[in-house]
Amino acid sequence: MITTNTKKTGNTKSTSAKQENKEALGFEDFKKEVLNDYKLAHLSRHMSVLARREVLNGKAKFGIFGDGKEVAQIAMAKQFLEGDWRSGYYRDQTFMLAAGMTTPKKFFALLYGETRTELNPDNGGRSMNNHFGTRLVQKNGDWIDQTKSKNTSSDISPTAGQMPRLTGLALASKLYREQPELKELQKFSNKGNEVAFGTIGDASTSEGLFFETLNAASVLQIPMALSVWDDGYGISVPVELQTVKANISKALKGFEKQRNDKTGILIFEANGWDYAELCQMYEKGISRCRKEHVPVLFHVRELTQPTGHSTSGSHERYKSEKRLKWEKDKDCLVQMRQWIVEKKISDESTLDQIESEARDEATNAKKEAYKEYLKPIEEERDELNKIIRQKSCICNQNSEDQINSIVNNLNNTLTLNRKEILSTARKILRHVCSSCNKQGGLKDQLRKWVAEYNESGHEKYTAYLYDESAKSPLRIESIAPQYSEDAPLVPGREIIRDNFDALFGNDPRLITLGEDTGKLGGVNQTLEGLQKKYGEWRVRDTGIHEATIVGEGIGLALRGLRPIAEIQYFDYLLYTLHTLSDDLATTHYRTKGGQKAPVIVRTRGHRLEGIWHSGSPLSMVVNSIRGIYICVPRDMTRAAGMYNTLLQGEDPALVIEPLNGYRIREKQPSNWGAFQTPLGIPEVIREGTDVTIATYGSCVRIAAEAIDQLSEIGISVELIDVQTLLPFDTEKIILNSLKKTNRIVFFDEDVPGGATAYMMQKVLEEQGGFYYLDHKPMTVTAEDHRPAYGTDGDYFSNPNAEDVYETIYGMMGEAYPDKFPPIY
Ligand SMILES: Cc1ncc(C[n+]2csc(CCOP(=O)(O)OP(=O)(O)O)c2C)c(N)n1
Ligand SMILES: [Mg+2]
Repeated sequence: MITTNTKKTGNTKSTSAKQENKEALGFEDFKKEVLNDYKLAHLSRHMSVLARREVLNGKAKFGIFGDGKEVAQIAMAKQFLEGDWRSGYYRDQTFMLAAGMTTPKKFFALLYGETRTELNPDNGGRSMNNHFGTRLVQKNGDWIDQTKSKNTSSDISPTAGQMPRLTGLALASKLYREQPELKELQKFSNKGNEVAFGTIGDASTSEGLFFETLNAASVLQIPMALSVWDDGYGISVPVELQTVKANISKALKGFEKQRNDKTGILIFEANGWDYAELCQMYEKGISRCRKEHVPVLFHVRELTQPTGHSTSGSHERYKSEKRLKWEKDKDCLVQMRQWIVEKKISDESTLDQIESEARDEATNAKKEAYKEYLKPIEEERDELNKIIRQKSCICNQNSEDQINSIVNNLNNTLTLNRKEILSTARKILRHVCSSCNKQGGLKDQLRKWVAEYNESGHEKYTAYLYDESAKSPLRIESIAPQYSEDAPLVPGREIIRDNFDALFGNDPRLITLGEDTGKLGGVNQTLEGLQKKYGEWRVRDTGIHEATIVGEGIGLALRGLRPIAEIQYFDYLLYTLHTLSDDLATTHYRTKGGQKAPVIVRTRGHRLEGIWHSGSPLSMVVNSIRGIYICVPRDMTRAAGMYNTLLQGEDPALVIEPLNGYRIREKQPSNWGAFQTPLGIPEVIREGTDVTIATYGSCVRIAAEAIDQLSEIGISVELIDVQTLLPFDTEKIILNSLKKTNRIVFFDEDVPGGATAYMMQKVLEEQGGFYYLDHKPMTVTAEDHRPAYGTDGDYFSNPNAEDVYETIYGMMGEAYPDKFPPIY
């Protein structure tokens, strides 16, 4: 180990030859390790320098690198074992190399946006460079054995966005250590000994997410080891404007765990250029973290940014000359070299040699990666050229000049990419005659080629938003609830509760967490008695920290558990919308299927009263969390059926229970845990012939009330509960209804142009409903603002049965004015 051996270099007095020999051998190993580390640090530095140049010369789009942080990351990686986890950010390339989770070639593949996951396993071209992620899921959808690999959860760009998930990754170790029933899950943990390593920049500690998650981790006492890479800046804004006392470890003194404290974190500090001190610090801190399950913060100070923040600009614009000089002196590579020479571990010429080898390695990796990246794209271009150049057809005879000019542009482009290729083909199609249908002719071939190229582009750039394997919950069939002959009517909340009881009894991986979820059993008592039955960890009370609740869910789900993260009310989902949108919704997509986080987010909404309890901002989620299914059940039997379905699959989902349905009585099913509400399949609740109304959640009941009244005057309305907004009506059930009625209303309590506009686009444009309309499509929605308080506030701001009645009546009045004369 580096730390013990450093002392030995100054004290070689031994009493026997044997001892001397042992020490000499020990020193040789130590020297080897130090020089390997030195080489790695230089390799990584050269990678940064070369990659920056690749961006500046146009071969890559953007670059952000880990230069200046090399030595600290090498020290940290020494403590990172198989089974451990990383949740970090874009500066961690050296750590990834040192831990063996990436290679120089893969680093460059990332930079170029390589889409093949064999070459770019981190993100398959979905994210910027240095956004890492190891592949946790095999091609068939099964998890890998996480205890035999080093694991990194996939990086996201929003600063501090990695923190909520880190909490969950660390929490999983605690659960695996303390919950005997999880012992069977050997692919995911070895007695909970895994540490979750996090990294964050100094300026990003100003984010709320940092404090929220650090507090939660300190309360929970979980093995989270967080390094703050402190280079004194967040782009151009210095630490003095970011952090109280301009020092994050000082700012966190109140969090620090003292000898007799039951909660808190351990805080360590070291300079980012001091190799020996860093090695010592990480060895000490991680060993306590792993053993005692205590969170640790490593404040790594005095780091530098030799090539500036990113390729977007140079730091000379905002750093003083004095600071720039200081950064040159304190460069961790310079300091490490001085230390090696001073301690007589090696000499200047050996170090020169090592640096030169590192440079060559980086250069070769860059060249190889670019060659590999470009090869298929060049082949695709050549294939297109071949099709265009063929003379078997006269389709292009009259526009040869235009076609030649378009093709020449493609062939002379300096930085070839797929956009240029496809856009060339599409432009040429415009110049090829439109009357030729000759099989194998130019038009025919080009059309086919464009279709195939688009198709392959889909796999490369847009697939994997959801699980596409056999485990997809979309494959789960409907199973109806069964009822005994004397099935009683019970309050809806009891149906949810009894169904969860069955689910918890069946699956030890199932865990729920949230505010008031544990002891109280939820504010609506839908988990009544379950904490007592299944224990405090499985049915758990959390602090008021919505983002961390979801983050805990993500971390637990990545580590093989099945969390249900509860957000008390739908309106408070805003407090975790960033984590849902940036992290959970993109996990599968941004790793091109390499990771998945099957978290179920459970909340309740629709029709309570007042601005913050109306529970209706559906378009907010429909438009920001694609990648997470959105279920909007109308009652608790449907909701329970959705949980049963979702738990068969491994996609994330948001379930919004109808808040006013907990007390409404429903017939009690008997096949607990087994009935299944399918996703994407609307239910036709009432059949009708004049108008179709598509709605969901609590609005179903309001629509039914209006429909009853309309039927009294001879208007027949088909009522459709869409059930899930994402996915939406995969079997075109609404279109089929519209074909019959030729009139349609989209109804909900979101704002105008909100989720009703979404439904309208789906049915009229995507499903082709436009061609079946006899009347303009209508929406019934809430007002443009958030709803006012109380019964009257609700009546005036939210849509009601009278609104539905009058809208449909008006539509029918246009067709039959004599029968339905205007009401007003
Ligand atoms: C939420 C969010 N806000 C702003 C940005 C733009 N941004 C990217 S990096 C950065 C500075 C981060 O500084 P620091 O945390 O100190 O990390 P460093 O880059 O210095 O290592 C900013 C503001 C972002 N990515 N995410
Ligand atoms: Mg910084």
